[in-house]
Amino acid sequence: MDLDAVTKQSVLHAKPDGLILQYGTAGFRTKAEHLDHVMFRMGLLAVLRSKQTKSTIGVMVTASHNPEEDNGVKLVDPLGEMLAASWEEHATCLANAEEQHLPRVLVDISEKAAVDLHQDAFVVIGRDTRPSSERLSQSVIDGVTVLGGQFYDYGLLTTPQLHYMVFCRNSNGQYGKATVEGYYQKLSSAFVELTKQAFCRGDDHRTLKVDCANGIGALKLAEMKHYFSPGLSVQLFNDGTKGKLNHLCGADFVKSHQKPPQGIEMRANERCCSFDGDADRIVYYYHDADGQFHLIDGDKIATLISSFLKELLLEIGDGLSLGVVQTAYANGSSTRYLEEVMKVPVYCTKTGVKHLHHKAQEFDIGVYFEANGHGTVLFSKAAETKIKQLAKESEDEKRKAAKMLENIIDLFNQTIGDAISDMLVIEAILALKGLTVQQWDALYTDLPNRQLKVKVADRQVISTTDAERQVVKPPGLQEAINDLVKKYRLSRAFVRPSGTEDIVRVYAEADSQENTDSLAYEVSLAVFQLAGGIGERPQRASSPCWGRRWSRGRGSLSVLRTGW
Ligand code: 16G
Ligand code: MG
Repeated sequence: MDLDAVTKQSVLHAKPDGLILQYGTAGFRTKAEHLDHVMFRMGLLAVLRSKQTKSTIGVMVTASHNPEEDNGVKLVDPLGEMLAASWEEHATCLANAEEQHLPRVLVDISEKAAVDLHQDAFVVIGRDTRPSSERLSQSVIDGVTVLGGQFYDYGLLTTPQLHYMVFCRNSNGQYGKATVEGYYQKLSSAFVELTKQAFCRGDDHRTLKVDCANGIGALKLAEMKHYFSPGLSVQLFNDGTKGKLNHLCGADFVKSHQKPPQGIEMRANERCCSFDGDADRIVYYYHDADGQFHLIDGDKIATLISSFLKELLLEIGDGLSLGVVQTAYANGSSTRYLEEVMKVPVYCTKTGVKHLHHKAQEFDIGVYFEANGHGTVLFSKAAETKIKQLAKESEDEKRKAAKMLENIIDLFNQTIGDAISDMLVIEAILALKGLTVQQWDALYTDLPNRQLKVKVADRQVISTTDAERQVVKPPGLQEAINDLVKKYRLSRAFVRPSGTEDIVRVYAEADSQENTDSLAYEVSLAVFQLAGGIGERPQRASSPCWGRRWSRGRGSLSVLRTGW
């Protein structure tokens, strides 16, 4: 390591005094103007990680669904997964080191992680469409080169595309070709193969409206769409030509406001979906004939996908295990439907893709989705081998099912949730099953739910257990929540410190929107009082959207449909 060169270069990417940042659930994220030094240092860290793992490492410059003025960075590990937890700590130390301590921290990390400094390093870089992203990715490159690493700059990419590239390179092309073209070809040929049967029936010319959040998803989908047409034609909205990134649009806006994005023309019963700013999240929705908005979130996406996979697994009859992984945010109705109607084992992990991803790796086929639309399906090596073998050797129906599974394996981005890949999977399933968006939505009825934020002096005073469903500290808070929950039917509530914002999140669900709102409000108040609330006291929420839908006689919670 040429530490003198590092020191000299670092001056050009100086750390603002006193700025402390943490490598959180999704890397570093803050105002773009505070990130130059972090980018340079993540370039340095990526080189060390690459030397240590003797593999290509990825660096993605994006702040996902955050406002356009923000930016962020995350590292991608050799198999395309999120950075290992121990290296998150190194990342935080390196980002926060004062200028004069930088060389020492680099040496410390190399020693602690037993990095072989003679090893070559290779780093691939991608960025989203934010105005600040190009300059910031240049700072990453400065960090990589000063430590003697080699790099390839992919320029504009969705986050899942960068994860795909990393895995392709480290699997020597076995996972696919490490080019944008390779990504398009892999996914679209799997989609075309998979849907051949449906589109032969004359069920072609399907159209889908896509809100691209004025982000990178628009550019990439525009490049890709001719690969899978005419089977599916996508119409892009919020494609970045006019609006601002993530402003009043995108998956995060739609999910958290439970309303359609601006800038999309929706006709009754038309299937629409939204990506987030870096295209690793997707939610679907539609307006019914009465103008009522219906959101189909990550839970319902997981249900659709697992129903389809379960059917195929029954056909091939080979005893492969299927598990679904959710977080505490999963709607209670979805969990009940999966467990009681579909008889699929469901597991709950902490929030954040890496937790779900790791749990899903325990099954032959692990389906994971957060309610907010992050998710994918993982197939174990053994399951993949078995399925490939059955697709070649078995007879008729069994072979057909195995072939479908084979294509589905290729259609999923198994490194991370991917809005484009998930969209194609969903469109394929809907086409093959001949399902309308309304029929999909009617699989079960969501329980009314509410999320609130509470400001506290220090959110770390709250610690949780049981996949964030129970509070351990401060004392008395869990008991207070238990007492409040008891007052309502079909109720559930939990609180957790956010990993991305300086707030505590409150989640509640119950039998009616009114009760849900009361419960959410009361729990917020308990947090405010027992966990050091600051500023304005929590207010009662008022949004009739879900309540209307629930109370308009969808009936009771027995609205759990079987089959399609
Ligand atoms: C990040 C996570 C997402 C999680 C969210 C929770 C990744 C790639 N992203 O965006 O999975 O749902 O944080 O945010 O892991 P919160 O901690 O503020 O609720
Ligand atoms: Mg995102």
